[in-house]
Amino acid sequence: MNNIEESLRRGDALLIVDVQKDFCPGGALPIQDGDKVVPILNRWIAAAVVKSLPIYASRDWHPVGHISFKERCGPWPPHCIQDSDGAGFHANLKLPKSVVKVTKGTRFDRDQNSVFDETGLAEDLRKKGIKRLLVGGLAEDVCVLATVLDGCREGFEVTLISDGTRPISVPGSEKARKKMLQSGVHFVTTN
Ligand code: VGL
Ligand code: ZN
Repeated sequence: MNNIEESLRRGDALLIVDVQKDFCPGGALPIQDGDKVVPILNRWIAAAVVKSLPIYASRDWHPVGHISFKERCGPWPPHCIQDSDGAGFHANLKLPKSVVKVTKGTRFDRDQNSVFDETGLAEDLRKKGIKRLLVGGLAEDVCVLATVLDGCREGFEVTLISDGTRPISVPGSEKARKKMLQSGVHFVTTN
């Protein structure tokens, strides 16, 4: 067993947040080194597969002209438009056939940063006996942060894969880590 496998146990699930082309260099809302999370998260995915642990992958999935876009006075350039190439998962992310996809950001009236926000995810995790979530992906200071905090509120133990995430901004990352620490989030680094 390698180190990652040793750290995983029954009752764990892996949650990969929004590792989509639009959030990587060359995409519509590129995050610096966003693509660097891919080889790291692939190692966690492989370990979760070996241990038969559930793997969830979320995707930001906006309708054309979404309320979060600049054209509607939102904060973001258009990104992750449903069925567009940019909304696809990063081409090198090795998601297994068994992955559970969670789609969010489809609401017309408001944005959904957290993967828990009206998706029913917490119910599915509980049904499968999940106690702990290992979370990585994009962006650390937006959707990863919102998801991790909601995961804690829902009563799960949450561990952030600290080198398997990247922020939109450095100050955003510092604030996010502080909030996570205050909420009891654990941190693990892939070696
Ligand atoms: C995200 C900005 C806008 C994210 C989604 O996945 O972190 N960030 N939409
Ligand atoms: Zn979005």
